[in-house]
Amino acid sequence: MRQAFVDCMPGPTNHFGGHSYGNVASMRSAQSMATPLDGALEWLDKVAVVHRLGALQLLLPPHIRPWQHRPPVLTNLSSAFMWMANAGHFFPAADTNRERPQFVPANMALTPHRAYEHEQHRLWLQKLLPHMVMHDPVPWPDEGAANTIRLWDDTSSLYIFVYGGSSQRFPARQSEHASRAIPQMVGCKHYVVAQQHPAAIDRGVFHNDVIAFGFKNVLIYHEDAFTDPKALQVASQQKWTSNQPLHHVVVSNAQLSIDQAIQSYLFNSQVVVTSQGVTLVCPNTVATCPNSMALVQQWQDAHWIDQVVFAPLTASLMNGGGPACLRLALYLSDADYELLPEKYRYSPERHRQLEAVIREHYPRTIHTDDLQKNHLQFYNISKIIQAVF
Ligand code: SUG
Repeated sequence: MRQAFVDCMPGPTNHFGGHSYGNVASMRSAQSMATPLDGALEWLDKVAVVHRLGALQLLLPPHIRPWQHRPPVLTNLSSAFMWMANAGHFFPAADTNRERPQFVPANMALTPHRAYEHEQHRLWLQKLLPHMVMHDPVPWPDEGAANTIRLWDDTSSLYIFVYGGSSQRFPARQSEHASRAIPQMVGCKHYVVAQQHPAAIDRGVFHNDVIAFGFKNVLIYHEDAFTDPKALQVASQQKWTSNQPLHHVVVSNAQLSIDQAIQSYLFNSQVVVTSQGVTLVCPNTVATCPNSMALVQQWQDAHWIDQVVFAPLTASLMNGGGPACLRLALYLSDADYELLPEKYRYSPERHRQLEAVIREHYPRTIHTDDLQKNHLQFYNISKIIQAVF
């Protein structure tokens, strides 16, 4: 199977609305001047980096804002659809006992500014993979792949579905019901379910991908990520069917505190696996945190990763979104790959086209009141970009 990434372009209304209670970066950035142009150019550089690493990079246009009959208030002008890890759950056919790949759109029910993103995500994802089975979102709060880790070897996979609960200060966004129902609904072959530590949520770990990640046969997480890490180790070992060992790499508080993990967004680095090896695409904030840099070095020394590159993503990070938040990872069979329409693939030509649209239409800075006042102009820009695809 071939790893591919789908990223959705940030829209011209990308701003800092403080819309996400419990996401400390979003809360801290509330009322900052919006920077749509920088946000979109940083995103374009990130997808170019991933493409240059040799990965299959797919692009989707920004969602229309405001969408349908929703009034042009700030929440309805959000560009949060750009964090594609939250779009939903993708399952290649081989990971399930079904014959076609499947997608379960996430309802993002606990954040009103994101709760209707699935309406447009599903339209575009179905265009991208026309033969994919498109489910309805489940009726319980679900935040998509941000709370799921897929591990794999050449012949099988193991999913870790992570849910929250019992937090006091901030809401637990992922419900246990959703995390248990989704793998059953799609016929997932091998999976375990684990609970996020409520204390982590209360510090600002609003999605599990802020404190844990995994690839191939390596699962890396903070010692305070889960309520019962021992149970997770036992259960994942039991469900791991590969001949290769499954490695649990546990990061201690002494190595990196939860606050440092949230500030540096180390765990939200994007892992790109190609025939050349494993690359960690780190957000620029990692370079400013000596403890995070020391961990990256250790992971290289241990040969979990082969190389590290940095992606400056200031605007996205100010809203709590790192490199891994920005992409939905797909694992495609040869047949899936053949069916991908060419126009959604990243190419230098597409890069130039999008950069030209961004430079012509996206404001460098704009006050949030003016975003609302000029909403028709932004509606038209998103229409122009959609027409490119
Ligand atoms: O859902 N931020 C997003 C960040 C999503 C990050 N995704 C992952 N961790 N996979 C969220 O909280 C902030 C928007 C604002 O405040 O204007 C926002 O929606």
